Amino acid sequence: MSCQPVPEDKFSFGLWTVGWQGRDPFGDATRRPLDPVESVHRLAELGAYGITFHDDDLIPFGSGDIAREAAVKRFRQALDATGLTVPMATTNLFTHPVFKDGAFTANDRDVRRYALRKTLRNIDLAAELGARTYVAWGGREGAESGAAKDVRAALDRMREAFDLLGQYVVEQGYDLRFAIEPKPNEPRGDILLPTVGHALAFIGQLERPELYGVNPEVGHEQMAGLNVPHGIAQALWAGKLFHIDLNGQSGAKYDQDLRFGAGDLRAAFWLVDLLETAGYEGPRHFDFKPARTEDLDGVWASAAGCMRTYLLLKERAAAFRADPAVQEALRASRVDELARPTAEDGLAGLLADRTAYESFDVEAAATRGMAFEQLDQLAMDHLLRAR
Ligand code: 3MF
Ligand code: MG
Ligand code: MG
Repeated sequence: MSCQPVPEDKFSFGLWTVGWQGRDPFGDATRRPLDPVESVHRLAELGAYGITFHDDDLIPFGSGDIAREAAVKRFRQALDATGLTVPMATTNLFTHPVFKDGAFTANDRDVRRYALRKTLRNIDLAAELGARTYVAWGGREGAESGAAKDVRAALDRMREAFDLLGQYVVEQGYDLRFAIEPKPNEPRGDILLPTVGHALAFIGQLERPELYGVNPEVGHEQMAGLNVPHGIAQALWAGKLFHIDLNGQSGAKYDQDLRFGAGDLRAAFWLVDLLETAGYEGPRHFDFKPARTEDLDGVWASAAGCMRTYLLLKERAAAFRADPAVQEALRASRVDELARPTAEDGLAGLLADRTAYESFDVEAAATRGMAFEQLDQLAMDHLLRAR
């Protein structure tokens, strides 16, 4: 298998990722701004298929109509020249100070109305550029203190906002679905819809739930101490994995946004194994921050590294699944038995079955080993290319 990315691999990057200048809470920018057109060309050369953006990444906040049209025109020309697509777009509802208490759930109603109009405006552009997914990350929808936010009222306003956005998309006839991106904290002390599970439960409360799914991010789930492949598996199980943000994170600490595969490599391995075997067909979108120690050569090296690591893990996961010793170990661990319904004989059958309880040998079942350790070591052997 080749580790040279091609458009068929469906790798995409946010303009804000490679374009990050390295400004952090303690230090100034370490790199010059990148022209979006330059990013389109460089990413296309590296083998990506898509580019994504927040409204303000492409059209600087506060631009007039003429500047806006010029920015979109240049971007479109770069897309046409390279064949790069725009699979997803999103709104920046967190940088400008007006959003300091949130956007759709800001206590101030005028800020909420402005946030909706800003989003609707960029949805038009997303549809115009052919995006099929609109991501919504509620970066500042949250609080630092208890009385400051009535969480139930905030969820009412969040639902109201998403229902209005859904109504707009339907009325305009856009072929666009929403993907809600959970995150537990940063930049707010606590953010609403903090995990995949919270977001999935929220979607069930919306007027048109079929229009909404999730955009989980590897590092966001790990900041909450959660198992990423498990969260992604539940999103897939619910038919709600509309998009994914791939990056790296070393445990529960500040949002690191490392390149994909850095941090928890084992989680990355199982995640790629899952995405490649579960029929996920959406973009493999990288949302990372090239370390601020790097110059622009380092930026492109880290973007290439994200894709290379994904392809390496894909190859390793396929080798693991194809290994007869692994198949034998999976059988020894009875992994296939879990696919069998527990009571296909129904409740009556279960109650009538004496082997299920009265004559069930509890002690014998309790002493059966599961052989998981041998199975996991085989996975490590494959991951480390020892097999
Ligand atoms: C923050 C994020 C965001 C979202 C982006 C897309 C700036 O941790 O992950 O990136 O992914 O706003 O909605
Ligand atoms: Mg993030
Ligand atoms: Mg993200």
